[in-house]
Amino acid sequence: MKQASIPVEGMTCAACVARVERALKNTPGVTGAVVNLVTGKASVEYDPEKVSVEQLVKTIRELGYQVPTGE
Ligand code: 9UX
Repeated sequence: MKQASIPVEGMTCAACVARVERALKNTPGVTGAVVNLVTGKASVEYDPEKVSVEQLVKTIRELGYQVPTGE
C-alpha cells in the first residue's frame, strides 16, 4: 500500500470532510482515507496497482473541491 497526502481546498464544514472521506473510501483500491478540515489535507492509503493519485484527485474535483495543480 502507498500513502498519499493530497491538499484539498474549498472544504468549509465537517460535512464536506465526510463527503470527501466517503467518496475516497468508496473508490476501488483505497484502503483508508482521513480528511483533516484544519490542515486541508486528505491522507489516503491506496493500492497503486488499482488506483492512481490522479484518479483520487479527479474524484475530489468531481465533488466540487479544488486540488491545486501539480498534485
Ligand atoms: Mo457544509 Mo461542504 O454545509 O460542501 S457540506 S459547506
